[in-house]
Amino acid sequence: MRDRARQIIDGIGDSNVIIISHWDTDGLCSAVKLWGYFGRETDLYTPPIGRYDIPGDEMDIFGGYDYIIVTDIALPGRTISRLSESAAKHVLVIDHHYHPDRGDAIYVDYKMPNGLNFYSNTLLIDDLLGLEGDIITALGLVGDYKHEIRNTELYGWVRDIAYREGLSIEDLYRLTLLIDSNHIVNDREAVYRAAHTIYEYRNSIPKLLDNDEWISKYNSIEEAIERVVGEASPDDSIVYHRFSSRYYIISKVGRRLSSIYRGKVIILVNDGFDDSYDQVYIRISGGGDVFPLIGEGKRRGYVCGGKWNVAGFIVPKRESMGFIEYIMGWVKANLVG
Ligand SMILES: [Mn+2]
Repeated sequence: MRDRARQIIDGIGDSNVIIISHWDTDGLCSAVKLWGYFGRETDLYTPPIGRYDIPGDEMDIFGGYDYIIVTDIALPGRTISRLSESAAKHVLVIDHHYHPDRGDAIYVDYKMPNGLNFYSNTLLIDDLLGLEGDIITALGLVGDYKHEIRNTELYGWVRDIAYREGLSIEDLYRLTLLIDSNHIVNDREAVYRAAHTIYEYRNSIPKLLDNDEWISKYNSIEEAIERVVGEASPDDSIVYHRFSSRYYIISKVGRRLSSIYRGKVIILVNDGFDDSYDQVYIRISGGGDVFPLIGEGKRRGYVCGGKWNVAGFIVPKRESMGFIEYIMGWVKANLVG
């Protein structure tokens, strides 16, 4: 599949292409890498922020393209198959995430020779296209790993790449926060603009640290997070807080509350992000795991996911109170007793 995918990409020429990417730094840098390889910018699409699928009423966007490249986002298999019906030629999936259900398309293998997933999507693209890692690769990597990059064997490499540009790892880290502020304020147009801006500045990346538009968004996001964190108050074992924000900050608020109230279960609801659904979030730091809650969320048909200690759910507004009651009951029965 790898050689076939490479062949297809090399045959694209000036065909009509749209890239569907994740809205975060790694996703946008992946689009920028592809544009660099093509030597031109193509159309770009990202799903509504916070949703890992394409809404039905946006499917008609994809008619008329020869090639659709899905990158850094694990869209459901049925959505991929619908895209294949739209594309005149091929749908390529170049994504370093796990795909539990595959659609009808060409999927590029996302594992490194050591069996692990590529750490970032930008690394996967370099590997596929035979590109040398550069500052865009490193940005994608730091975007996905943040400070945890220090615990990977790529840390020295990232530091060297940054250094060559006159940047520190902290600078790179800050730049990923600035880029990510575009999706956190829930503005898809700004996300598209950001990708084109990164492409335009690909040979002078340090200048992006002075992007006033991104800086002011970042500052207003930080204020919003601090405000919500300050409003939350704990009981003996649980911090439950319901807030209303247009920003996609629920996981950052959760992480910060978890470091302030160590050992307590953090449960958050943001009812201000979307008109039709609430964001629901749980984070634990003691024993046990939240997998049964993710299972219950899936059983109810919610978009949800997470890891052993953290889970996020997108819950239709009229079901949200009931689901939160379920979570509370489950936490009391299984975690805090
Ligand atoms: Mn990624």
